[in-house]
Amino acid sequence: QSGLRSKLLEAFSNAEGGFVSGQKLSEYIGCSRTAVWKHIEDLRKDGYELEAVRRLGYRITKKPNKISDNEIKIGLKTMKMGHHVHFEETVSSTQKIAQTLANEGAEEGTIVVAEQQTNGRGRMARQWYSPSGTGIWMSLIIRPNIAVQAAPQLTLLTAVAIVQAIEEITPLKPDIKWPNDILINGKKLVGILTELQAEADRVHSIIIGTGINVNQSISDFPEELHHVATSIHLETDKQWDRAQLIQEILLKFENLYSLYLAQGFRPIKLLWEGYAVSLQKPITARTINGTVVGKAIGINDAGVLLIQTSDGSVKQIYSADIEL
Ligand code: BT5
Repeated sequence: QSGLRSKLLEAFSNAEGGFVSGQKLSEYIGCSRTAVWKHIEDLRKDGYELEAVRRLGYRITKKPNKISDNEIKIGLKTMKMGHHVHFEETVSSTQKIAQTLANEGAEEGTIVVAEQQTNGRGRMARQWYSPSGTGIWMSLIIRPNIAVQAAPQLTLLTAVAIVQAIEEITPLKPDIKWPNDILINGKKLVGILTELQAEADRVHSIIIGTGINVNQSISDFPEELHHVATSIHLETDKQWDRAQLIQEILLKFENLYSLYLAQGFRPIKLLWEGYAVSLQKPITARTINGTVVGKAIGINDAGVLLIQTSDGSVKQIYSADIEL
């Protein structure tokens, strides 16, 4: 059943918004015209809007504002990323599911996506607010053959991939704030959480969690986030197709990731610096070992933030909250 549904959606996707005749559809999915009609009715029940015109056939005029396995896979241009999709309506955290799948041997490129998280996580046990049907709550499993210390580089790489994807699809020009925030006009649009499983000093799997605010209105955010958070919708006044964004993020990620595996962090670092807002400015970094105040002078080849303090010395910051 779900195989036929994918074929049907694929036929419409190939037509790129144009009409597809009932005859073509029945040939493409290999069933009778009556069966096609039944599947079309099922699509309507699921929130698709279709136009039917005599002699021309059918075309999709509106997709439901939902993401699903099919929506992510059809039209996906990657070689590997996102080829296995674990989709659920509601989960506690996509990170938790991804961890279990990774332990069970899930392939590199597997993603876990949910419409809603009841216990979305930020860093240091903070909460990530993930209301239903509005954002992208996704965890990606990768298995690079790298040392444990190199893992934070993947957070920076992911930030670049997401910014590139947002720039490709929307008119926005987001900034990156070290290490894991993507901002628009100083407000948080995206958070990234990278967690890893390692054996000895080699990485076994890395789970990259991304929370992207896409279609939220201001009332979808709790009061305390009104001044710190934003969504693509709030910045553009439009609703955006989340599945299309996921596809573009996976594609950008895949390209950067193969560059990274072939040439190391250097080329990624250069791209990252082009988007960074926190560099050459006075900043305050709150770490678990205390607060460092100074000027952010860059990141080193490991992805570690370098802060020059007033006495001229340079401190390496591995993990912190940054205030600009
Ligand atoms: C992060 O943590 O920014 C990482 C967020 C990662 C979320 C994804 S969603 C998919 C995957 N599954 C999970 O369970 N997690 C990952 P951090 O830098 O610690 O920032 C957390 C802080 O951001 C919170 O304390 C709030 O102040 C703020 N915040 C919470 N929800 C937000 C939202 N939806 N948009 C913007 N800011 C938010």
